[in-house]
Amino acid sequence: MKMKSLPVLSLLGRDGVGKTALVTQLTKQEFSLFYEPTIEQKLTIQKDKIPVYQIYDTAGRAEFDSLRQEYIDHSDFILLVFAVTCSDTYQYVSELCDQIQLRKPSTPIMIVGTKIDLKNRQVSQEEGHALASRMKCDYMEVSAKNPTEIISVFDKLYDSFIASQTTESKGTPILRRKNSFKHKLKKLLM
Ligand SMILES: Nc1nc2c(ncn2[C@@H]2O[C@H](COP(=O)(O)OP(=O)(O)OP(=O)(O)O)[C@@H](O)[C@H]2O)c(=O)[nH]1
Ligand SMILES: [Mg+2]
Repeated sequence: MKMKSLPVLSLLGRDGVGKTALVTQLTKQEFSLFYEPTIEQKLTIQKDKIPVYQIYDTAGRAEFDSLRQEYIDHSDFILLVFAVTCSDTYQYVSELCDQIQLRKPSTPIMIVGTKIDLKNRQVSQEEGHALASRMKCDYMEVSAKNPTEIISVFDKLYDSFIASQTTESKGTPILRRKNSFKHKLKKLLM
């Protein structure tokens, strides 16, 4: 029997911003200052012991940039991560936003600024919100040391993914337009 594949959430953002730290906090309730660059990590997330989605924790290093488009194309929803302590990582997320808008504008996304526990901030909260408002998505700032904040990031994003699915199944805009046309026609014929 062919199993229905789970929706895929990809975490994208430059190396060292804390993508793996977020995933580790979500799945193991742990934080470590040890840094090991990721090549790719795939995990299944369960709710009430039922697998609900898959996480692709990706490599942020520039040498893997050629894979980025593939991740965007194969994701059902996306978490864009930058560190508030490094403006280059914010700039990179802004470029990813352009790519998503160009290729898959309807993908549910969320933008997260990490490392707010550190003193040397380079990206303001306003800049984070500005990017999110351009993308019409949520923006949250977190420290990967704080489990409650991390759980709420993933829950909020998953909820917006589910909401987007429900909207789609209620009817595409074309279908709704057709229905309203039928309604107008019926009124005219009465
Ligand atoms: N203080 C602080 N350190 C963090 C935070 N998030 C991540 N770090 C640290 O930053 C370093 C890099 O974190 P990772 O999660 O491995 O970064 P990544 O984005 O997965 O990097 P790649 O796998 O190379 O793409 C590690 O030493 C983490 O402990 C945070 O919110 N606060
Ligand atoms: Mg990593």
